[in-house]
Amino acid sequence: MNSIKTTLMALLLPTVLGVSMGAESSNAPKVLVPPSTSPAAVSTVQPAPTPDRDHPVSSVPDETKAQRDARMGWWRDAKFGMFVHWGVYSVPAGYYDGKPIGGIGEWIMNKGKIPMAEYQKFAKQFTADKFDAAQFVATAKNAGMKYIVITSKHHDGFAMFDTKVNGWNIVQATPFKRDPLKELAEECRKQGIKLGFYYSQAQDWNNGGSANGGKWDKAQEHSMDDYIDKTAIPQIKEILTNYGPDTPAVVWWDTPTDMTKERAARIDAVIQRLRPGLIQNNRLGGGSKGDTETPEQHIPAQGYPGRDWESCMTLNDTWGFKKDDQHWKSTETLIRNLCDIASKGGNYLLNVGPDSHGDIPAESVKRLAEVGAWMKVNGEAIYGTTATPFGEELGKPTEAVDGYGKKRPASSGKVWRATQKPGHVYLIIFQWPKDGKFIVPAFAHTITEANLLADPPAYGFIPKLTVSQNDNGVTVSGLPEKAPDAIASVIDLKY
Ligand code: JFZ
Repeated sequence: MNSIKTTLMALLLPTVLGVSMGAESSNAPKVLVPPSTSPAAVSTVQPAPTPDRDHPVSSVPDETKAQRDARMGWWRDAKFGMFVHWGVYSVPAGYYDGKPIGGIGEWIMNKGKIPMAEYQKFAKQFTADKFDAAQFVATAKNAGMKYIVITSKHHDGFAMFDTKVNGWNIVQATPFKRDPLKELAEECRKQGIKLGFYYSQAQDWNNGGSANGGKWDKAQEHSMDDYIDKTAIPQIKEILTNYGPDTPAVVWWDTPTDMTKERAARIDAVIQRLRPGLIQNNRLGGGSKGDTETPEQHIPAQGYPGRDWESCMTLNDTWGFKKDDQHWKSTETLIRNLCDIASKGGNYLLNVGPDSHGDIPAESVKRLAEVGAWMKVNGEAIYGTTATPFGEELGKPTEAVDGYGKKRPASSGKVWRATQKPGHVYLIIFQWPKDGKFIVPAFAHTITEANLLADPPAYGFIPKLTVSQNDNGVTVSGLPEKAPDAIASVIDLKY
């Protein structure tokens, strides 16, 4: 993968040739027009805006590259967001009838085959008495996260907002009686980060939507179309209009079980009417591709060249709170995941599962703060960057298992990563060299300067780095013996 070359080609070729070049451009006509060598042959008629051929798949058909870039701009720059799975499932917290229920916490109703009437009783214990939107948003901000995506409704159909569509919601069915989405929207605005809503549009185990693996309670039997038209769409209208023109900044669909093309089109029509161009992920269903790929519990070996993408991952092994799950990822894993993802051009959506009081588990808060401390020093190598100009550092794809035990291709290279923005290449080094030198593949521009991003006082002096480069590679010399950061140290190469 040579991103510079790819980007240049992607930028130049479609405008020069006026042709479709993406293998993915399914709807675009594949007409090959030979390049015109004579300017006289170029028509003086203003052509229609060039469709975004190099990012042909989008929730907005036929938008231009400029429109697409403007629409995705903040999201691409953000790189790091907080996923929040919070709902009634945090009350049973992995247990039903005194027995542990296997699997992810927010699936307890399904995995435990809990009847609707039984499950709905949990809402009375959903106190959320510790929930503090200001502190919540501050936890995300302090981690260096630029956006939050919270479950406005998960598969259990419980609305975490003030819905007028039914009574199965946090305002009417719990002692909390408030709308946390409203409080979060206000705080996010105040603290300058974006808020997006997850909405389970297809599966809904309490309002007659679909159910993966089949329904288990007679009371769940219902017409899917009736559910889409009378529950999902009216609630989607509420979440699109009740939280200010900037919120949600993203809508995150999920598990499109039984989503037909028609059902998806009805939902998308509402989005395009009320919030045209809202960023949508690729899980609406019915064949829609959305704006973003959503690899889950794994990091793809090469990213998704030509597509916007976001890896969503848990901090332990569950999305929704489970009191027994203490299988926390190390801060080293989290920071290196973030670097790995950024180096492949993606975003990292890292999950927290607050408990029924509204507290984010302390083990999560601690790790997020540690990632945030790293970001305060090294964030320049992450925010606003694009994928590596090299690619060799990713190694040959190897087989690994994802967070669900499924086999996935992953990167074998574990020594370093790179990101770039105009004028800078950032080398993010996981295994610090012992000989004071770091060598990377050849780079197309002349490097003028090399600096460590870490605080010079860590050494008591400012290390003077030198760079030499030729067709075989770039060598950075003069590196201090000790890594500036034990987890990931950044060299900023200026060109
Ligand atoms: C879905 C949800 O069912 C889950 O509760 C959580 O919200 C997560 C973020 O998304 O889970 C999935 C979706 C897709 C796969 C696995 C779990 N998959 O493709 O393997």
